[in-house]
Amino acid sequence: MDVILAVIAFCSLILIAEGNSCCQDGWLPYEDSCYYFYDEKRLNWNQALTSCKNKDAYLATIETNNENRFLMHFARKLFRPDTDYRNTTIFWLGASDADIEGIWKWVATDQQLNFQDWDVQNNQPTNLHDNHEDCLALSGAFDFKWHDGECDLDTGYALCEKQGALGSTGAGISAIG
Ligand SMILES: [Ca+2]
Ligand SMILES: [Ca+2]
Repeated sequence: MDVILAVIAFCSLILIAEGNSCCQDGWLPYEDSCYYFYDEKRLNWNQALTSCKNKDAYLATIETNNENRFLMHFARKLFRPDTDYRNTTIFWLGASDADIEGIWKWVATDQQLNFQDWDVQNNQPTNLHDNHEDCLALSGAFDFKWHDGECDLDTGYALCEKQGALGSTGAGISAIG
């Protein structure tokens, strides 16, 4: 009981100090969410979906410019530029246009994308590979900009997201109030 109270107090202090969520070890806090760059195993998109579910999370959704910048920044930080490793690395995100070509939806919410940041300089999304590029990814070869990728290739890592422990409802503030 004391430990739980201490954790709540600690998280609340963080919330007040930084406005961030309280996240488990290894998860990065940003606004209301916690993120995990699961870069241990390359997966196809469906496997990435499952691996996030197994962490009680979902394949990340990017809904604002700030969230986009935050996640790109960390992807760039994790992988040094101009290395083969980075150039072959992508992080899967939780959007697909597999149902209707060109209509991209976040699978976590079944909502169409309200914010998009495709790598338009490279004509993304291209829907190459016999019109089978139906899954959204941050592409390391292109500075982790938005590319559509072939869902079945196990080339990507999962970028998972979940709500912070205290969520966005102000529960953290009232918990100490
Ligand atoms: Ca999100
Ligand atoms: Ca497509």
